[in-house]
Amino acid sequence: MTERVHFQNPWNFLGLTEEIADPERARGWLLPIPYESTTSYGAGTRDAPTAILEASRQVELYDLEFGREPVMDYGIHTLPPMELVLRSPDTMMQSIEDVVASILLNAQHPEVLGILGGEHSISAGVARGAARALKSGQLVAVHVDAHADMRAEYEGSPYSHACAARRIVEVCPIYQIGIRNISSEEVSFLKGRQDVRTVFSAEANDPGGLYLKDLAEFVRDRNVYLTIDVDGLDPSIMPAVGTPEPGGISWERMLEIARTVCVNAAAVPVFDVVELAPVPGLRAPDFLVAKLVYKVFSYILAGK
Ligand SMILES: [Mn+2]
Repeated sequence: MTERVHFQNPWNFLGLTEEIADPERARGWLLPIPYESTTSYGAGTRDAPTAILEASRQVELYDLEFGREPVMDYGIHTLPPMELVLRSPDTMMQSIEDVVASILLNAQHPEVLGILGGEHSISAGVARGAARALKSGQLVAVHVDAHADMRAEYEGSPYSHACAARRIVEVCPIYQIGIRNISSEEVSFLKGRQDVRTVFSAEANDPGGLYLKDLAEFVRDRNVYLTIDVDGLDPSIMPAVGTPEPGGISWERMLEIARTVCVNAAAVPVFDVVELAPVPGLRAPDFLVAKLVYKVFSYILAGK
């Protein structure tokens, strides 16, 4: 398809030609947010967007599931990385909220805004920006993670990565999948709540995937914000995370979840993939995330 003989591909997601990556034509945009500030264990999420973009240039555009090169139908434009505001987490979250809302509200806006983290705390800003742009009544969130992330605050900050889902549920109902690390404070918080559904890891991995029907109902006719913390995946396929937890979601199940969300939702105007902490020399996790991001765009935009 693309001429790859003498010249390097352009430095964008998937190494797309200018025509396919043209912002006026591309139905998907991708925003890198290399923000890392509150990581509590292993560090490195600030390097994730670069590693994902680098790996994406090796992802084959042809997708067996679609039987074609789906991105050629819809196009993806890679935005420059968002400028970081390191004064305080509050100002960074406000800044992310403003950027996400302004992209989604602009006259020329993408159908889907994908975001590459960075740590999971960015999702507080993303959720608020999406809610502001989309008039929140119709907005729901689907959250893949090993951690419930429902703490009111952690180490003195309401914008810690350990509070990401708590900040989201302040904005819209949330459906969590893959959870296998939760504190007693979070268990008490979740008791009896109507606006949170938590599918723990054992159920998430159940071969029948019975909850996928329930997930389809949860997203049906809604605008969905999909947030994927990659530590929700099994650490044997995703070791490059700061806070790994044994157990977790397989690659195939991850795709089933993404497919279920994207096929049944009215729209998925925004998604983020967070918490990759690249390990130098270990390419498989970076490549997995690059391929996952491509899959999510295709499930939303290539109409399958
Ligand atoms: Mn997590």
